[in-house]
Amino acid sequence: APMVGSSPELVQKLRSQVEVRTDFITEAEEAAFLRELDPGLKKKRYEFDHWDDAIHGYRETERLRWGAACEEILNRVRSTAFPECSQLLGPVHVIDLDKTGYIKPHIDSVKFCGSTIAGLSLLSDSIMRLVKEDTPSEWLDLLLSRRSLYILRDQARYKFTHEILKNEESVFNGQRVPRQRRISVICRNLPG
Ligand code: AKG
Repeated sequence: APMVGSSPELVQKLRSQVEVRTDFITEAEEAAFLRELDPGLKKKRYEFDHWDDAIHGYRETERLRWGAACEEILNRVRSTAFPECSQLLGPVHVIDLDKTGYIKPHIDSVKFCGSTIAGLSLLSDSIMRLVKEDTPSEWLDLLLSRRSLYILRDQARYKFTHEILKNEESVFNGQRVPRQRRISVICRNLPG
Protein backbone atom coordinates (compact mmCIF):
# COMPACT_ATOMS: atom_id res chain seq x y z
CA ALA A 1 0.00 0.00 0.00
CA PRO A 2 1.19 3.59 -0.65
CA MET A 3 2.33 4.43 2.89
CA VAL A 4 5.54 5.51 4.59
CA GLY A 5 6.10 5.91 8.31
CA SER A 6 8.47 6.83 11.07
CA SER A 7 9.65 3.22 11.39
CA PRO A 8 9.15 -0.16 9.69
CA GLU A 9 7.72 -1.45 12.98
CA LEU A 10 5.00 1.18 13.01
CA VAL A 11 4.11 0.54 9.38
CA GLN A 12 3.91 -3.16 10.16
CA LYS A 13 1.80 -2.57 13.27
CA LEU A 14 -0.72 -0.42 11.43
CA ARG A 15 -0.89 -2.59 8.33
CA SER A 16 -4.10 -4.29 9.42
CA GLN A 17 -5.73 -1.01 10.49
CA VAL A 18 -4.94 1.26 7.58
CA GLU A 19 -5.80 0.44 3.98
CA VAL A 20 -5.50 2.45 0.81
CA ARG A 21 -7.05 0.90 -2.28
CA THR A 22 -5.75 2.59 -5.38
CA ASP A 23 -8.24 3.03 -8.25
CA PHE A 24 -11.17 1.86 -6.16
CA ILE A 25 -13.51 3.72 -8.52
CA THR A 26 -13.30 4.36 -12.27
CA GLU A 27 -13.25 7.73 -14.02
CA ALA A 28 -16.89 7.19 -14.99
CA GLU A 29 -17.81 6.54 -11.35
CA GLU A 30 -15.93 9.63 -10.23
CA ALA A 31 -17.89 11.61 -12.84
CA ALA A 32 -21.15 10.16 -11.48
CA PHE A 33 -20.33 11.53 -8.02
CA LEU A 34 -19.46 14.91 -9.50
CA ARG A 35 -22.76 15.10 -11.38
CA GLU A 36 -24.63 14.32 -8.21
CA LEU A 37 -22.65 16.51 -5.80
CA ASP A 38 -21.35 19.50 -7.71
CA PRO A 39 -24.62 21.42 -8.24
CA GLY A 40 -25.32 21.50 -4.51
CA LEU A 41 -21.74 22.21 -3.49
CA LYS A 42 -21.42 25.07 -5.98
CA LYS A 43 -24.21 26.93 -4.18
CA LYS A 44 -22.07 27.13 -1.05
CA ARG A 45 -19.01 29.22 -0.43
CA TYR A 46 -15.69 27.85 0.74
CA GLU A 47 -15.12 28.74 4.40
CA PHE A 48 -11.68 30.04 5.28
CA ASP A 49 -11.96 32.21 8.31
CA HIS A 50 -13.03 29.99 11.20
CA TRP A 51 -9.65 29.76 12.89
CA ASP A 52 -10.88 27.14 15.38
CA ASP A 53 -12.27 24.78 12.72
CA ALA A 54 -10.49 21.52 12.04
CA ILE A 55 -10.94 22.22 8.34
CA HIS A 56 -9.72 25.26 6.42
CA GLY A 57 -10.95 26.20 2.93
CA TYR A 58 -13.90 23.86 2.58
CA ARG A 59 -17.57 23.43 2.00
CA GLU A 60 -19.46 20.33 3.01
CA THR A 61 -22.72 18.49 2.83
CA GLU A 62 -24.35 15.29 4.02
CA ARG A 63 -26.43 13.01 1.84
CA LEU A 64 -28.75 10.19 2.79
CA ARG A 65 -30.35 9.36 -0.57
CA TRP A 66 -28.22 8.79 -3.65
CA GLY A 67 -28.89 8.08 -7.29
CA ALA A 68 -28.51 4.46 -8.40
CA ALA A 69 -24.96 4.79 -9.75
CA CYS A 70 -23.56 6.38 -6.58
CA GLU A 71 -25.57 4.09 -4.32
CA GLU A 72 -24.01 1.08 -5.98
CA ILE A 73 -20.50 2.47 -5.46
CA LEU A 74 -21.26 3.31 -1.84
CA ASN A 75 -22.49 -0.24 -1.26
CA ARG A 76 -19.14 -1.45 -2.57
CA VAL A 77 -17.39 0.89 -0.12
CA ARG A 78 -19.56 -0.36 2.73
CA SER A 79 -19.05 -4.04 2.02
CA THR A 80 -15.29 -3.48 1.66
CA ALA A 81 -14.81 -1.41 4.80
CA PHE A 82 -17.36 -2.58 7.35
CA PRO A 83 -18.35 -5.93 8.82
CA GLU A 84 -21.82 -7.04 7.74
CA CYS A 85 -23.34 -6.54 11.18
CA SER A 86 -21.95 -3.02 11.56
CA GLN A 87 -24.50 -0.25 12.14
CA LEU A 88 -23.69 2.55 9.72
CA LEU A 89 -24.23 6.24 10.06
CA GLY A 90 -27.07 6.92 7.59
CA PRO A 91 -25.93 10.13 5.92
CA VAL A 92 -22.67 10.08 3.98
CA HIS A 93 -20.38 13.04 4.69
CA VAL A 94 -18.99 15.03 1.77
CA ILE A 95 -16.09 17.48 2.18
CA ASP A 96 -15.11 19.71 -0.74
CA LEU A 97 -11.64 21.15 -0.08
CA ASP A 98 -10.48 24.11 -2.09
CA LYS A 99 -7.08 23.73 -3.72
CA THR A 100 -5.67 25.78 -0.84
CA GLY A 101 -7.78 23.95 1.74
CA TYR A 102 -6.54 21.44 4.30
CA ILE A 103 -7.68 19.42 7.32
CA LYS A 104 -5.83 19.94 10.59
CA PRO A 105 -4.89 17.03 12.86
CA HIS A 106 -7.89 15.71 14.75
CA ILE A 107 -9.49 12.53 16.05
CA ASP A 108 -13.11 11.95 15.05
CA SER A 109 -15.64 12.19 17.88
CA VAL A 110 -15.87 8.89 19.75
CA LYS A 111 -19.38 9.87 20.79
CA PHE A 112 -20.75 10.03 17.27
CA CYS A 113 -18.54 7.77 15.19
CA GLY A 114 -17.57 4.12 15.52
CA SER A 115 -14.36 2.22 14.94
CA THR A 116 -14.05 2.66 11.19
CA ILE A 117 -13.76 5.56 8.74
CA ALA A 118 -13.81 4.89 4.99
CA GLY A 119 -13.29 7.65 2.44
CA LEU A 120 -13.19 8.03 -1.33
CA SER A 121 -10.96 10.76 -2.74
CA LEU A 122 -12.19 12.56 -5.88
CA LEU A 123 -10.47 15.07 -8.19
CA SER A 124 -7.06 15.22 -6.54
CA ASP A 125 -4.24 13.23 -5.03
CA SER A 126 -3.47 14.17 -1.42
CA ILE A 127 -1.50 13.10 1.61
CA MET A 128 -3.17 11.93 4.78
CA ARG A 129 -0.87 12.00 7.81
CA LEU A 130 -1.51 9.97 10.96
CA VAL A 131 0.35 11.00 14.14
CA LYS A 132 0.27 9.06 17.42
CA GLU A 133 -1.63 11.17 19.90
CA ASP A 134 0.83 11.02 22.81
CA THR A 135 3.96 10.22 20.75
CA PRO A 136 4.30 12.66 17.83
CA SER A 137 7.53 10.97 16.67
CA GLU A 138 5.32 8.08 15.49
CA TRP A 139 3.66 8.96 12.20
CA LEU A 140 2.41 7.42 8.98
CA ASP A 141 1.84 9.16 5.63
CA LEU A 142 -0.68 7.76 3.16
CA LEU A 143 -0.75 8.71 -0.48
CA LEU A 144 -4.44 9.08 -1.25
CA SER A 145 -4.44 9.01 -5.00
CA ARG A 146 -7.38 10.37 -6.93
CA ARG A 147 -10.19 7.73 -7.00
CA SER A 148 -8.66 5.70 -4.17
CA LEU A 149 -10.45 4.44 -1.05
CA TYR A 150 -8.84 4.68 2.36
CA ILE A 151 -9.98 2.86 5.49
CA LEU A 152 -8.91 3.68 9.06
CA ARG A 153 -9.78 1.24 11.80
CA ASP A 154 -9.37 0.78 15.55
CA GLN A 155 -6.09 2.20 16.92
CA ALA A 156 -5.36 4.05 13.69
CA ARG A 157 -8.67 5.83 14.19
CA TYR A 158 -8.64 6.21 18.02
CA LYS A 159 -4.95 6.68 18.93
CA PHE A 160 -3.72 8.68 15.95
CA THR A 161 -4.77 12.08 14.71
CA HIS A 162 -5.39 12.31 10.97
CA GLU A 163 -5.02 15.31 8.71
CA ILE A 164 -4.94 16.22 5.01
CA LEU A 165 -1.82 18.23 4.19
CA LYS A 166 -1.99 21.64 2.54
CA ASN A 167 -0.51 22.05 -0.91
CA GLU A 168 2.77 23.57 0.33
CA GLU A 169 3.39 20.55 2.56
CA SER A 170 2.05 17.94 0.20
CA VAL A 171 5.13 15.73 -0.25
CA PHE A 172 5.08 11.94 -0.16
CA ASN A 173 8.32 10.11 0.42
CA GLY A 174 10.27 13.06 -1.03
CA GLN A 175 7.93 13.42 -4.02
CA ARG A 176 5.75 16.53 -4.52
CA VAL A 177 2.04 15.70 -4.69
CA PRO A 178 0.30 18.84 -5.97
CA ARG A 179 -3.11 19.43 -4.40
CA GLN A 180 -6.07 20.40 -6.54
CA ARG A 181 -9.63 20.82 -5.41
CA ARG A 182 -10.47 17.58 -3.60
CA ILE A 183 -13.84 16.07 -2.70
CA SER A 184 -14.00 13.28 -0.15
CA VAL A 185 -17.00 11.03 0.37
CA ILE A 186 -16.83 9.51 3.83
CA CYS A 187 -18.76 6.58 5.34
CA ARG A 188 -18.71 5.87 9.06
CA ASN A 189 -20.22 3.36 11.43
CA LEU A 190 -21.93 4.10 14.72
CA PRO A 191 -20.22 3.65 18.08
CA GLY A 192 -20.65 0.06 19.26
C1 AKG B 1 -12.80 13.48 8.81
O1 AKG B 1 -13.92 13.61 8.33
O2 AKG B 1 -12.56 13.20 9.97
C2 AKG B 1 -11.68 13.68 7.91
O3 AKG B 1 -10.62 13.96 8.37
C3 AKG B 1 -11.93 13.55 6.46
C4 AKG B 1 -10.72 13.24 5.69
C5 AKG B 1 -11.02 13.29 4.23
O4 AKG B 1 -11.37 14.34 3.72
O5 AKG B 1 -10.88 12.26 3.57
